[in-house]
Amino acid sequence: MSAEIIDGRKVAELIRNSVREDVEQWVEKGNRPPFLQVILVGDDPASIVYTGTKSKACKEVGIDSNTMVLQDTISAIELKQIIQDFNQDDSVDGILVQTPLPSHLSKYDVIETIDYRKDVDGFHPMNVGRLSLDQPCFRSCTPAGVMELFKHYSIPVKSKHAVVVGASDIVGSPMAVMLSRENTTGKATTTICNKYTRDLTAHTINADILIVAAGQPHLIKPEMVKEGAVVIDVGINRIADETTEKGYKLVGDVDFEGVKKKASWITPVPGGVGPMTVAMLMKNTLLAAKKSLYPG
Ligand code: BQF
Repeated sequence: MSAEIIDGRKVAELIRNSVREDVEQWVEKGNRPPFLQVILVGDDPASIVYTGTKSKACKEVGIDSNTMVLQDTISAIELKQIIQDFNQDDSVDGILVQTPLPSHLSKYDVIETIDYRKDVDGFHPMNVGRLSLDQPCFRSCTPAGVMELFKHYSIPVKSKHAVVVGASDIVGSPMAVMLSRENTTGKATTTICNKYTRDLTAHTINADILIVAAGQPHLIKPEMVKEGAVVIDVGINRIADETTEKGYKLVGDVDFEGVKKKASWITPVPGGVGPMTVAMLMKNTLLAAKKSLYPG
């Protein structure tokens, strides 16, 4: 078998087009365009790239945005005051603090400061809690993007055995919740593996749907994958590569060339899940502007 390639770039473009049309309608009705406030602390090169990608996507769909760049020496008190000011500001619909944060700042502390009604990343405990109850909420963009890929390609989830490798706050954990709990799109039997899992292959080999978000290049080899499995690679690892202009290339957590011979569907890196993350952020920002989830 050779897997069908899941084209995240294409599906993300479809989503952005649909958001653009919805934003147009929203503005035609007399509303101001949605506004996303991005906060970037420090000068992590990957974070600079990601915030640039998000700002470009906003422009494309008609969402206004601004990136506030703060020095990595900023205190927790100062950062939280800035967030509280954006919470109070009615012209700000969505607030996003780019991660990772410098080590002297607690991400939990910072994220809890964001008004959950503006938490377009879906990281606030209110949104995480509501997700786990299958209640309307802002959903973490990366796992929400994966669910959207299943929907687009009509890949069945219900009653399948899904195995999630990686248990991070942002990807693995909410991914497992969506797969297992979401009423219309989920209802898989779900296993979460973490770095303490004893025999990873014993789990992955049983997966009908294998989601990998471990941050380890080439962790998943063909012999770990069941014939016909759906393989979703969330990993984004920078590997030194002198032959490229930037001096590096992006690889996932899956041995793509090997695993695609066994899988029925597979996502590439780049161009798989990554673009979906950004597209779902656009969707969430529109929801925030329309106050669709939290009308009060
Ligand atoms: C692609 C992210 C780890 C830590 C913090 C397109 C993105 C990535 C890849 C992107 C990510 C990953 C983002 C591709 C945002 C996804 O073509 O494959 C887009 O911009 N992402 C982030 O903001 O913070 C991260 C990964």
